[in-house]
Amino acid sequence: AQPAKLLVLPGDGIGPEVMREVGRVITWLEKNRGLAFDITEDLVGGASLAEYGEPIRNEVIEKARAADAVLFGSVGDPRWGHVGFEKRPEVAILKLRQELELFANLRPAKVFDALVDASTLKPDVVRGLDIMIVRETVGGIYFGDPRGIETLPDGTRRGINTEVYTTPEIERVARVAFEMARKRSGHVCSVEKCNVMESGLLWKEVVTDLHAREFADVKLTHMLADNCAMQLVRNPRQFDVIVTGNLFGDILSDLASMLTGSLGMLPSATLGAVQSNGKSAALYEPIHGSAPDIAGHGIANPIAQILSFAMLLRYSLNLQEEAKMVEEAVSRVLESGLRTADIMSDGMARVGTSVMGEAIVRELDKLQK
Ligand code: NAD
Ligand code: IPM
Ligand code: K
Ligand code: MN
Repeated sequence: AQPAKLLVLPGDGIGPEVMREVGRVITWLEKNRGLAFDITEDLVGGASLAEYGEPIRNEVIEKARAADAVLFGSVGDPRWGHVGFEKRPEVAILKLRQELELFANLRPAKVFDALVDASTLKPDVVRGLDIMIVRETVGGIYFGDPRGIETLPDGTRRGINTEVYTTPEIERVARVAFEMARKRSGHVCSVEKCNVMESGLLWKEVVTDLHAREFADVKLTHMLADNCAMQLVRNPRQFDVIVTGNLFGDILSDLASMLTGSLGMLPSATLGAVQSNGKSAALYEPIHGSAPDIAGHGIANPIAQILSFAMLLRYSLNLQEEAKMVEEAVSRVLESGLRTADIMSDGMARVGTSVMGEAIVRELDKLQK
């Protein structure tokens, strides 16, 4: 078989630190599972701004298009905090999503048994939790027109963003959610604010119609986004798949990450539409950002990045067994009591980023035997 073509974009802050630990896992898979990866690495975000004066080069977008999958770290750098909007490091991920039409961002929040006590919520509330947030990522208020900052004749300034969703945009992400639910517990909760927003009203209508036409076997419920935030904390296990727009999905998934113990635990896969070259793109990244507050200290949790790579193995390369092995190795390391600072609790052994990565590879060794 041809080696899988991966584009690796570590980005800024803790991005390269946690990506290094995925490198160990890749090396292990090559040595022990007879797999071959054809890996290209490039700069994005602040790292690209420093080198090339732009957050992402077209060349990198073309490489992403040509790859079997993109493994993304995180972008964002306070040193570029005051540059114009189009020159912010974050443009790198926004542009990749848009250019590759990566519209369905799957964000699974699963609680490892060993981490039941790491959550800030009561163990009984989070034990066994397994939810999947399907976040739309190329539309909504992130990209709607008009947008901008303008100055009115009287000198007042106005910041403008517009939430826009079209029927095809809603339908395609809802379809992903329904299909996902069929493989899980068969329940989709669609989340919007149809009580105040027309885009939310259309969202609800389109999801309801699609459900009636093609997915009547799946249970569909609807919830207003503010209530959903509350319900996620009150009783998160009522959910199976949540499907929602770009902004609500961003916020609700960071919230959901804390049910699992830490933002440093949550991976994601962003799946795209079929492109003109016949391929459909896919990008994998942790839901967290570049964490400038801890970058450079070697203490970041690499698990979200490693689990994102496991999702890549599963969804893009159809390596189900290897994906399960990586997830199992993570689970066993947590059982063994190793904890990065973000998931630390009494009686556990606190380790840094690379010791955590090494330990995961050691567990892979044991699983292989
Ligand atoms: P963040 O996700 O970077 O960090 C939030 C908090 O969680 C911080 O206290 C951080 O230390 C902690 N944290 C995050 N990941 C961790 C990990 N793996 N291990 C341990 N602790 C971890 O969010 P922020 O601070 O609001 O944003 C920082 C920058 O990252 C901003 O520029 C933002 O735009 C960017 N960002 C990028 C992405 C992306 O690349 N897709 C995602 C989110 C934020
Ligand atoms: C995420 C991030 C991004 C988003 C930013 C960095 C553009 O918060 O991937 O969750 O808002 O989508
Ligand atoms: K990220
Ligand atoms: Mn986010």
